[in-house]
Amino acid sequence: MLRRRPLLALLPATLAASAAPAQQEARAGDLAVQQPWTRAAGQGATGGGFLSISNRGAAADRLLSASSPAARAMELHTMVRDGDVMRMRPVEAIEVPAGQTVTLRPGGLHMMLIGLSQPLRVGETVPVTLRFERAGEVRVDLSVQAAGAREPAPHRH
Ligand SMILES: [Cu+2]
Repeated sequence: MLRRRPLLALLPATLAASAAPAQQEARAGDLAVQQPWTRAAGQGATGGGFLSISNRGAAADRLLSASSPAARAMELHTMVRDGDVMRMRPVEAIEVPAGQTVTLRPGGLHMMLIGLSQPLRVGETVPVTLRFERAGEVRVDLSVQAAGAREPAPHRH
């Protein structure tokens, strides 16, 4: 006879396994970070991280780095044209000019989660800490969308 394992034993240790939260806004100083999301991916794979950063202050800021307990490392990337193909290239930082909004999205600036410690499943969230030059640390939760998603699920019910 099969025994059911306790539900808690099935929860990932490093990911918050909450159901998809409402669109959130995380603030630090003059910055507001909106619509953090990622895409479903397998353990050991590499995932993209996307979000918008609004700078409502009078001074420019810079995203210097990001980290997550769900990934061995995180990098900041841009896309550059190389002949007929677009390639990813690491960048030192992502500038957020005063009074502007910078959007990290597929095909443009983005974060990479390298070496996922466990699969990312649709509906889960992935905790990420962003480090800004001026605003300091901002904690966000990437909402996991379907693999291949191009946008942060505008029609979620
Ligand atoms: Cu990349």
